[in-house]
Amino acid sequence: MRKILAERLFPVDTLRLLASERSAGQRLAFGGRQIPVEVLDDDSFEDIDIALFSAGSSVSARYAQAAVDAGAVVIDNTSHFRMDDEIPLVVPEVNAYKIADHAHRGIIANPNCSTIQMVVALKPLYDAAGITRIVVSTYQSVSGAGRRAMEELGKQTAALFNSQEVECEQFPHQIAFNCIPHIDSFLPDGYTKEEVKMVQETRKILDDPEIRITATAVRVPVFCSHSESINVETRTKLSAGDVRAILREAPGVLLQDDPQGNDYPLATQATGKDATYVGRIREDDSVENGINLWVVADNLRKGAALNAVQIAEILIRDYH
Ligand code: 2RA
Repeated sequence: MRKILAERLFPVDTLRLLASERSAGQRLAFGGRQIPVEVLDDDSFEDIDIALFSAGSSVSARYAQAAVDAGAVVIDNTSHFRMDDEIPLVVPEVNAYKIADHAHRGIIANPNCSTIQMVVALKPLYDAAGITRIVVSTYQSVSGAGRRAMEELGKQTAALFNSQEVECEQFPHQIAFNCIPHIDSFLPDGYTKEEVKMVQETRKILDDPEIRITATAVRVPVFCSHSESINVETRTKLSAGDVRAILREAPGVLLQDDPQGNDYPLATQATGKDATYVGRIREDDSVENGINLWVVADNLRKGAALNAVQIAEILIRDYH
């Protein structure tokens, strides 16, 4: 978030960094200065206009209201408020209008990374032809599970090249040279919470509870950027050419669809970029109005920090 605020020349007057006692006293760089990390408490938000929360659901549950009471708008990157009917779940390219009621005081939720890139790609198709069903399979990078998970992939890879035993702490199985069909915890019906988030959040963001959606979320040994295979059924027919024409003009989307030239979205190329890349666009002839897409985005940027900062940009551009 610090990096993206700086890159986008966000007009920060004062930046305060709040964390637990464990991190207090550290100094982090911003705008050419070293800013000390302070301990978060109920009085931390005096004179704060925008509070970006990304410290886990329990911290948001405990402190977001204190920020709102002090007059701030909270942009919350955790799952805590996402499905609350009173709280907008916002992807600026899709439903920025939802910010209006919460623009001066209140909480705005930032969706899950795997949902954000999917709705950026699908919203223009939804507007053009309606969407009745989505089948999505994800190929999610280890950075979605945090810094230690990234280190684990590195360590396991090195261990295997050196014929050593691998240690598994962050994932239930070896992630190096493997795919693990398990992200977040399992629910009694056999789906994971990550899969359910994709279903529920997509319906909320597209404001259509009728869309039939099913998801399979898979962790893959990639450091950064999530990839998704998305099969969509539209209400009215769209050809592959129609989809390309629509997505060529779509906000936040970069069409990368020249399979003959071996050109399609790749995690390695999307990393560090802001766009949601879409390619491998094909008609699915097994159903009446089917389309297949391959969608890749940097999960730490568009899937998290960038989306939050874009919401903050709309707050200061349109509401202050
Ligand atoms: C993951 N969706 O990739 C999560 C991060 N929010 O694990």
